Amino acid sequence: MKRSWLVITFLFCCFHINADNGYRLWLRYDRITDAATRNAYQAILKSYGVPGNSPTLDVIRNEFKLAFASLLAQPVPYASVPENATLLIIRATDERLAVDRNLLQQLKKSGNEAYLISTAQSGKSKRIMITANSDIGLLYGAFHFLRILQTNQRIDQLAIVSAPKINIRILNHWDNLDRTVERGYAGASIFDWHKLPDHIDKRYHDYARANASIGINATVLTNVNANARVLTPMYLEKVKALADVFRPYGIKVYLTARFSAPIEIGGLATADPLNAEVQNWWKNKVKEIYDYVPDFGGFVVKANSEGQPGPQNYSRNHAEGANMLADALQPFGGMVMWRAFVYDNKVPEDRTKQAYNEFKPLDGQFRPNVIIQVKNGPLDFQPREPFHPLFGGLTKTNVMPEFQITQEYLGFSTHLAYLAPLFKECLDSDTHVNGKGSTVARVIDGTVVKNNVSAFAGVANIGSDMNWTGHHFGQANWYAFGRLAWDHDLSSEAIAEEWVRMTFSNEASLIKPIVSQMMIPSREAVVNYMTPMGLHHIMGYNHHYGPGPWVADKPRQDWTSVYYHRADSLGVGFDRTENGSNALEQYHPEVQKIYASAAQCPDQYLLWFHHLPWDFKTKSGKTLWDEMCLHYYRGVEQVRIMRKTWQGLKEKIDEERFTHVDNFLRIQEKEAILWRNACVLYFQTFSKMEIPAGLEQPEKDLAYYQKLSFPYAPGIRPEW
Ligand code: GCV
Repeated sequence: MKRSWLVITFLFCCFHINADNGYRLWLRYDRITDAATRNAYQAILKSYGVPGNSPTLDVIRNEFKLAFASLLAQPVPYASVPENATLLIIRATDERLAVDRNLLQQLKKSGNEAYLISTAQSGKSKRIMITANSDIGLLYGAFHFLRILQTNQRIDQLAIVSAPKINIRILNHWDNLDRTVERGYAGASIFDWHKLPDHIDKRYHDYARANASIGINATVLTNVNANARVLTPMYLEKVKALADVFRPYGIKVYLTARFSAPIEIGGLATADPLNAEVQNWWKNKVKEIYDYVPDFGGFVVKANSEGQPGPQNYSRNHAEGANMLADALQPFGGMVMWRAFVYDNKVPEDRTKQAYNEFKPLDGQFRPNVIIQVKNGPLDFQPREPFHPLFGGLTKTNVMPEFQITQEYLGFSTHLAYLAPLFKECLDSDTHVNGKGSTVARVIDGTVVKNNVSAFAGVANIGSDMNWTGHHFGQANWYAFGRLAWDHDLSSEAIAEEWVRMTFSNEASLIKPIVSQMMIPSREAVVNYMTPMGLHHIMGYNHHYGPGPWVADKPRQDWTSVYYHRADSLGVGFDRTENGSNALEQYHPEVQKIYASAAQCPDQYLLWFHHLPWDFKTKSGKTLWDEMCLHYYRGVEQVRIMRKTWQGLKEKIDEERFTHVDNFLRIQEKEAILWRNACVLYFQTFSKMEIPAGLEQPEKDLAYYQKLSFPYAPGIRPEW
């Protein structure tokens, strides 16, 4: 090689190692560094064949081309005669298929999205087949196979049948048409409405690829605080352009429907769901949408909540509103995801009880194509909440969970908070609705409560930032959401390990510290330095950034902090037992037993369910005050350990991502200290007790923290 080429190659390699902006997410396909693994793959992967023609098969071919050229040190040729390929991707009905009959039978019973990956002996060599009942199943199988390679697993004895446990696995974008994102912390919306439909950004394809690789099969393009304009022809053209990009990746498009759209864009005098003209308007509108997007998924609706219009404006109930839209969508196979996030400050009732109070009496009245979308907890995506009582509470209605991937209450995008443990905590909670083991996961997948359709939603943390999610580790939350929507039995640890292997490296000396000393403890760290022991909703007003336990005297009581922590000289916490709001009665009696007595209630939910004196003896034998302080201090220590762990990995991570994460961890430590100091000092004004001996004293006084103001915190609702 000429000297100049050597220099160029050297510079390229340096650039490659040092600069990595994270755009490739977990689909990096970096060269497999372990020679034995690479050789083992090369021995089997001599050529690949993907017979047939469809846009989805093209996606598979492209993905393999991209992946193999880079993962293995040599290209894997495309076999012109597919039967001769050593990796064959083929429909289950194809006559050329030769796989184990039992596995094939299992596959055939497993639905449209399932796949089978198997290795068989073919003469002297091995052959791998990816088989499915549809092209989309093949795509999922292809991505699973690439994951196997990326995580350096053996491929010589594969026998995997996989099918999703949940039908609709959907991202909810809170993206506005002007490209602002409500509670978005990763730049602007990725959907550039102004330039659509003429400009198709490459990102739309990469977004769809990433989603397909983890089994996400639906997306809601617009904010639940909806703008009716998206339903006008001009915008439907744009929606169609996106739907066309996403279709080969198996992703259906949904839109948010503003309940008052018949008035705002239809010129009607009312949006009353029982009015024939209104019903007709929606029927025609739905038909028009399907003309643009023949596989349109349906509507997501936030009604009569936080100022959004809804059926109650016309003295109709949620079932009447949802059913009207469901009837319009039904002929086309569309769904209505109707949100249960409803509460009203004029209702003199604990806010956490209001959704159950409204929806429980309507159980059984919703159409089969309506799913009630329920946030994981009864309040609002807090760092920790008990599971929502509507899981197991509704038994004759389809119910789906809504998780928040964007970290509105968990430090925005600068805090490392791996959310799989939060999602799992809810999914693994036992509702007891059909006896012990009736977990939320088994309720929503239809195992213990019969449903027509199952779904799983996550509020996206995706934006225009180069690395998509603001924090490089925010990608892990998008990833974990998809993986759990496919299979809620996966463990947080297993998902984290997969993600680290694909995103950083397969080196054990890096995986273990990142998974066990950073990702797994990170969510608990956030709970500790923000809202330990069941505290909740004590963040800054309206932007929700930073601590604000002192927030009081606002137009709505249920948007203040004092409403929730109820601290006074006698104690702290929200009494939700029968002596207080009795929110506890909304749960099954077996669940009530766990939380009813303060002596037994697990520490993590203590102040969610109980108002207790500052000197209450907790399970550790320490007073409530001391225990609360220790949690706040532990949270900061946990972040320090995360920082130290990361710094110990400097040599193993490319410089760009190392520095980015390192900076964010520094911000996280600073903000963890801010949370701790502000909260401890504030609550101390009531407890009048000393911070336990040996703990560092807050640097400033309470007034200093109370005066901090953040008018430009990101993600704020534009209209507030
Ligand atoms: C989209 C919380 C957020 C709001 C959000 C709302 C919801 O209140 O702060 O920004 O609005 O939840 O889920 O509808």
